[in-house]
Amino acid sequence: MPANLPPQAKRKWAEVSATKNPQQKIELMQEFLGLVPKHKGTEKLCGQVKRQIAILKREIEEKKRKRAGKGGPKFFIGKEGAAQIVVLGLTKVGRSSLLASITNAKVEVSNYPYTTREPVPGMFQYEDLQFQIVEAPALMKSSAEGEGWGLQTLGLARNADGLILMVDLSEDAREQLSLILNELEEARILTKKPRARVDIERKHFGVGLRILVLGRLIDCTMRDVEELLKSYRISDGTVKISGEATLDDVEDAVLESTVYRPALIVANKTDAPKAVDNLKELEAFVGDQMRIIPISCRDKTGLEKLGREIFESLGIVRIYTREPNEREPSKKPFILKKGTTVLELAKQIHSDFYERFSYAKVWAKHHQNGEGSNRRRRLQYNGQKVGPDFLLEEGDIVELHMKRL
Ligand SMILES: Nc1nc2c(ncn2[C@@H]2O[C@H](COP(=O)(O)OP(=O)(O)OP(=O)(O)O)[C@@H](O)[C@H]2O)c(=O)[nH]1
Ligand SMILES: [Mg+2]
Repeated sequence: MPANLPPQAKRKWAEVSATKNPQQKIELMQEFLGLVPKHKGTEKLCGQVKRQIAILKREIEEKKRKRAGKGGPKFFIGKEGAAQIVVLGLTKVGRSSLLASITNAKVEVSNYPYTTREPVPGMFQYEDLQFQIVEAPALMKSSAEGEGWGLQTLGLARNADGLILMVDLSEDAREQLSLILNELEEARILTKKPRARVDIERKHFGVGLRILVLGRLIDCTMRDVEELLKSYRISDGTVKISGEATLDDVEDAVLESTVYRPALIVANKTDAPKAVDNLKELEAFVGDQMRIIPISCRDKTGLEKLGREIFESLGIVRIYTREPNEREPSKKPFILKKGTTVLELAKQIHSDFYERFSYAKVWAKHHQNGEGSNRRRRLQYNGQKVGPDFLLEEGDIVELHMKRL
């Protein structure tokens, strides 16, 4: 439902976006809320802004405590490793047991409910990379309204790169999953890939606005998008629209309200008496919407699949670089989004590489020999020269060559 915000509210949001100071942001958000008319179309937006205010307040408190040298509960967990994965679930589903099984984290496993009261991170090794797995305090009904640790847990989920939705197969898993998905939806965190994606990259004043439509605008014209952005005073930067986008999707992106986080379902306690039936029911409910990985932390089964599943859910690739004239590629891969080009890799390494890019040579991990297949080969041979727009794939080894000065 469209928000139909009045111009003053839009202008206020432009101020919200422009400030980095948390205290100021809170005040501007409160002023923004005062300018938003209250009706069905703005309900969720207001809820989301209120949650953001509450989170910012906690953040400020935490900083104050730190400055005063006091401990106290941690609200946020700084990212480490290739990706941060937050584990969500109702109490006693075995989140701590999972961390104890696959990471180095010190966690408390207990048969009492609500044992974990603040987020606990641990590192999980998968082949040559590490994922940071974070146990979030339990979700419960009305978490999105701030019940229990709801604010914190959903804040962690919003900030994560990916989610593990954990359910307990000794009980009705379908009911647990519905509750989790409900709270996520209330907090405007999508786990289903949206049909459209709008990325707004703001730039400094004067560079102008560039709108790239890689997909299609469904209910509006380019002109409408420009008008909308103008009404929010976005006049400098790049706006990238992929998939099938509506004007509402663009507005959602401006208001930073809805986010998409890839998610996996981990169904724990396959050893429990009713696990088989509960898993069947869960599978019927989920269909092919999400991957389900059945495990038992008690028996240590199913865990060996987790690394690959997490890796695949994130839509990332590992790229290894090699210095020209060296034999071995880098041990540590660059972690990039699927669909990244050679030039984007160069940009990540160093602005110099980007500005002076000449060509690259690429070796594929799995060299496809085209025999018997009609598929056009991505590379004719290994070590082939490619241009800046060449699309990289998982496991590629890349040698970047720069223009001489
Ligand atoms: N049968 C069985 N029990 C398990 C399994 N995994 C964990 N448990 C038990 O489930 C209970 C809760 O486990 P925790 O890992 O503490 O659960 P949690 O999700 O971290 O719960 P809170 O932090 O308290 O919200 C403990 O008694 C565990 O021993 C499993 O695979 N099978
Ligand atoms: Mg726990």
